[in-house]
Amino acid sequence: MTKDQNQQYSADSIQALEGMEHVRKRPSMYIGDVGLRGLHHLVYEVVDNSIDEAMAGHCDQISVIINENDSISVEDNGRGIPVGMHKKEGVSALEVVMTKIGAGGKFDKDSYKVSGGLHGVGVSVVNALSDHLTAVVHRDGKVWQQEYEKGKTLYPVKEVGKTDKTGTIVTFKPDLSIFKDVEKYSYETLANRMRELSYLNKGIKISLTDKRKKVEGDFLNEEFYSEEGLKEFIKFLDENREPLIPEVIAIEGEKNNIPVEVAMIYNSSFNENIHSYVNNINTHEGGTHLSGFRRGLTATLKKYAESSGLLDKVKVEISGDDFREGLTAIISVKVAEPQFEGQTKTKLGNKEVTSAVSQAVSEMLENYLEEHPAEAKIIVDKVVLAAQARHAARKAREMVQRKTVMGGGGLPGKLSDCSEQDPALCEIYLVEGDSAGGTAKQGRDRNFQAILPLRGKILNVEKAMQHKVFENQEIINIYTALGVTVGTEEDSKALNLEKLRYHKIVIMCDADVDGSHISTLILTFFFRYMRELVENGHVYIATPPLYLVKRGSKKVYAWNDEDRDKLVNDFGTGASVQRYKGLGEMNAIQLWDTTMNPESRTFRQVSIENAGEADRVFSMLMGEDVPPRREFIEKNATYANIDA
Ligand code: 0RA
Repeated sequence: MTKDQNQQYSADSIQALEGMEHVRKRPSMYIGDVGLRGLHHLVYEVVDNSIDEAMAGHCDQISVIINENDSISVEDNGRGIPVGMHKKEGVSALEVVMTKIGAGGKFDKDSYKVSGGLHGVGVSVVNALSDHLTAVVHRDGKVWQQEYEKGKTLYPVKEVGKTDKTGTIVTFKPDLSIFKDVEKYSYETLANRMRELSYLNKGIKISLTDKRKKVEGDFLNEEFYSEEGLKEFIKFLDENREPLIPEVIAIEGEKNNIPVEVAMIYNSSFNENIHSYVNNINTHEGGTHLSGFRRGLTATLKKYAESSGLLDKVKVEISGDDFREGLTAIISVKVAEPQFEGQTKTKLGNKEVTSAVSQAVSEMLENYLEEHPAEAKIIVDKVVLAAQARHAARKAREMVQRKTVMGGGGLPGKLSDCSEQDPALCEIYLVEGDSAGGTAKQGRDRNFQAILPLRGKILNVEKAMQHKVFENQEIINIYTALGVTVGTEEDSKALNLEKLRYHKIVIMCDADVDGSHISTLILTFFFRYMRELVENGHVYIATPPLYLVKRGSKKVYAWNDEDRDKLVNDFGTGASVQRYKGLGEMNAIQLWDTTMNPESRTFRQVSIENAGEADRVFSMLMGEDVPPRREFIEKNATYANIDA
């Protein structure tokens, strides 16, 4: 190494070190948060690298293992990360990838990197946030290895054996001082993501193994593999719905150098269920690819319906929403330099993508409609029905609208409002039944807590047409109390969040089967009609205690059977247990102490970890009575825990 190169190397390595330290100081900037979500994100980040290798055509197997010690291993059968000297950096390419923040695979110009986690930050960030990381590379007949601690290289790459395979194995143990809940890796969460990745990248086998758990002698393990990709993804998502046409409509191709994949089907439900992805990332907030899809869909169906005479006797005007009722679709694009915008940085901004997707969708649909006239008629009939129902719903919508925005006169009579004016400080409790509502009203802090009692079971929106939803009194009450508008005719789910009157919306129901059913009905409504509220973290579930354990004047609450038993044991003879069957059995002070007092309560914030999975659960629990639904409900008779 010349003196110049030497200086260059040390300068760069100092820079690398600073990068690492920055990641450790501000982890959330790189991975979103340091809770469970961030923890799982570390796994996705490493898996993404292997997915990239697969998409470049060099790898078809990835295995992810949760080890007994809560470390994670990700193994692939790709070419193996190069271990030769990186000319510019003066260390091995492996070391550059592992220690240089933002290096990614950029040194390999031929394989343009399309994958990448939510922030596309690269495996070096995982390294920085790990107590220990080992990289093992099988390449050129040799096994190479390098280890790191908190992102610092422990030794130069060394040869540790011979091999006839190629591939990369990364094993990392997240830093416990940064991730407090390392032991809480969720198999389900990882499984949902691996399943999603296998649908988005057909032909790759992705296996997941949990060595912390044994099922009948074997470790918990699943293999995800999809031969048909998005087509199968659609079938999976719509398993609990009745299809209107026999086959999924799908295309796969490139438009203006942008790889576009789309798959869609119509079902008998009234919901629009569209999921969009950019480089395997779920773009919850949509963006240019979604606009392109909508544009292509609307234009093509409209043109076909008009020119085929199917609309001749139809009196109502057809709007954008109508084309998407009962539609389940997935749009997946690969964009070399994606611009992510929006509140959660999950909205695609690249302008050129709109026309690429719109053209691809138009071509696909035109062909399909020409070749399948019977199915085309079914689709157009469905659209016309949606338009007619929307006209019926318009009156209902206008009624609600008048009450929410224009009239000003109309907070629901049942609402006991709070006195605080700043929505950020206000909470509203949606309470099951008038009697629990009464207790909550007495127990609350009226400064910032409002109570809206709901009568019995609210409408199951999963099975109802839109105008029924907007005619439902309890739902009207929710809209008017919250102060948000009922969307527009073009987009019935667009909310007006600036008008939101409470930043915490708390579902408070009995801790029994009926109560959990009612919570689920309310959640279904929020998920289908006010998803933005959920996505922005405004929706919570209150958790009233299940038991009161008493001995003499000593009284302690318990939220589960384990705590109850422990208390009974601690209290000794003379202890008695009261089971709370409903909120109504508690007095106002008890309800405040256990469930409403910010100092002592535990809320569960509702979040959508995986939109496809959430959709499946809601359609399963609340949708049509198709066989898999019955089976699911029978198997999960006490399914009360929708943390979807
Ligand atoms: C760049 C170049 C080459 C391999 C990789 C990246 C690579 C990276 C990762 C990360 C996880 N698994 C991976 N597998 C491969 C190889 C270039 C060549 O062999 O010519």
